[in-house]
Amino acid sequence: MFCIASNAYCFCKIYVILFIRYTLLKGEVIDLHKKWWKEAVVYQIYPRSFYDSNGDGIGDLPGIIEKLDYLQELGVDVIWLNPIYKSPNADNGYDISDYYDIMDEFGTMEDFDRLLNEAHKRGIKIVMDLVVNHTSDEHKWFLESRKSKDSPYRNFYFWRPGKNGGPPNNWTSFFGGPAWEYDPQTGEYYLHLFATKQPDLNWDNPQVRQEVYKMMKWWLDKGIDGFRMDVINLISKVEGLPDDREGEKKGGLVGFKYYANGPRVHEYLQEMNRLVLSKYDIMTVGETPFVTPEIAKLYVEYDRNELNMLFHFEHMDIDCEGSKWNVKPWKLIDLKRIMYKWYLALKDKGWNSLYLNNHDQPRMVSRFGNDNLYRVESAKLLATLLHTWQGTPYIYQGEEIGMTNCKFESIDEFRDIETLNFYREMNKKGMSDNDILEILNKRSRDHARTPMQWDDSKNAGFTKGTPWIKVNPNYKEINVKKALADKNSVFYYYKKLIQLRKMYPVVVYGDVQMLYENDEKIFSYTRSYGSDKLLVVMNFSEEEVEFCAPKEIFSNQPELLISNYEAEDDIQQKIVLKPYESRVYKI
Ligand code: TEU
Ligand code: CA
Repeated sequence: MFCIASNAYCFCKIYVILFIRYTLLKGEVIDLHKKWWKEAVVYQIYPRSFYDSNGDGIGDLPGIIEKLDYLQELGVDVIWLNPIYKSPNADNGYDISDYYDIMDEFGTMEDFDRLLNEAHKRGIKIVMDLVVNHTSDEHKWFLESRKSKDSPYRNFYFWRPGKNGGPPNNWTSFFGGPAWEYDPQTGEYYLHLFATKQPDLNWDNPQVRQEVYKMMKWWLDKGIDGFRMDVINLISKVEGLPDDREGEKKGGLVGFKYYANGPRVHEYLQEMNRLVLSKYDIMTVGETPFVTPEIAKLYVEYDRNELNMLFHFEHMDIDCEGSKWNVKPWKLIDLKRIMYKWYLALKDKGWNSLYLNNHDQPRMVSRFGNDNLYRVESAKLLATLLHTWQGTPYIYQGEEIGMTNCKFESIDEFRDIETLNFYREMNKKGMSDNDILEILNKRSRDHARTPMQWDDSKNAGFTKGTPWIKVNPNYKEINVKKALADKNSVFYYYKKLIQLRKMYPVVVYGDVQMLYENDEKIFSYTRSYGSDKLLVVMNFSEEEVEFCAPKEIFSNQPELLISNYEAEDDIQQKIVLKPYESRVYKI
């Protein structure tokens, strides 16, 4: 028996070697790191704003089911759902009171099972948000833990006595104010890096970790296909929770150096991987503020057995200084430099995720493109970058029809807790409503959260009732119905880009070589995979610019794969690119 097995083993080995030889001879590449989640395109759904099926003004799970055919038409492989668990909604679901139940407004567990099943039937996977840096203060663990100092759940969170008549340390919260809340019941403070209704879980307590792993397995056993892990690099805090004196002097967020990429985070993620993730064929993406490529490697390198990809924030910081509210013009050079740096750092060792907006960020066409004269062109150009750079693209709902930032007319049109806290803080400091409104009209998270624009009927076809948040007034011009009826729409451009990823492995796996690195208007690169090669050329400006193609490219009869203007197939050495023009050639 042993003999047969070992013979078979030898035979296999020889066969594999021959196969590798053969394919190398043919000029193809064998990539041992081929993965479905590298080839996939992810579509992010913010359920509250996607589609309302029952007229209460709030998007819901049956609403998503109704729109699955639309997503199938687009061609996406994976849906990432923002949190749908039971929640009092202090932070739209990022404050979870029961990990095993569905938010009342979104439907029932039966609705979820149906959604999962209907998505899978269409070949679409579902990735869930995993929010385990904190829970809601209405979660039963927290309710128990706040009851008394010797509650068995006390140590699930960070409870500390005050210091000098104030909080235990000087850390501040992401949403403004101190990161501590005093609780009169036991006379101690609890830590919350986000809202007061989002107490931080204590991951140093093994019981907390076991509870999280148990819950993750419960969802994975249901058949979900992965997790997007909310601020997962903040879960390990430095022992003693020291004051951050330097941070205090600098201003801005105080304390993060004591919990961002903290001392035990890799130990915990490796444990999670060993006990949970490694047992399933799933994808994971960690949301990680404060990471550089060097830090990122520790999370995503293949041999580390932690996560598949991260969402870093470096390119989200190119248009602000000090804080997200302090906006400055951005430079293409910075975007190129950051993207190339991340590509080179993770090349062959890990994998990048690609995003230009999400539920926390302004709309990409308003931020990095031109949402006025060149809305369609620039939306397509940004889509080109997103789908032809190396990494897994994440499309945020509405991006595929070129949805823009919204014009908010007054403070009471906003809903987001971060926005409203910022308003209160600035108002207290004496800033005028108009000045605050101007900042919010650039930066508020609510730009991403206005309802999906389905058609030109009332409320953009999102709801038959009163929407929970304002609909962007431009819905008559920008909506799905119109996009589907126009073969030159942003929607069909996305569809084609997604198809190109499926048709040509070079789009997914090809190495990147930057061209014109220091050009301030042109973003251009080649991708190579075995003997396959692509040339991507994008004009990020409103002017016409000249582009000189490298000789080996124009003399090799390139084929135009996609372009956002009418362009000829054959490329001359010199071409003039129109405003926001983008072209992808196969060589
Ligand atoms: O965001 C984490 C995060 O870093 C945000 O504070 C981000 O900096 C901010 O939204 C930018 O304005 C995640 C979720 O994506 C966000 O929606 C949640 O509010 C937050 O965690 C707390 O769970
Ligand atoms: Ca509803």
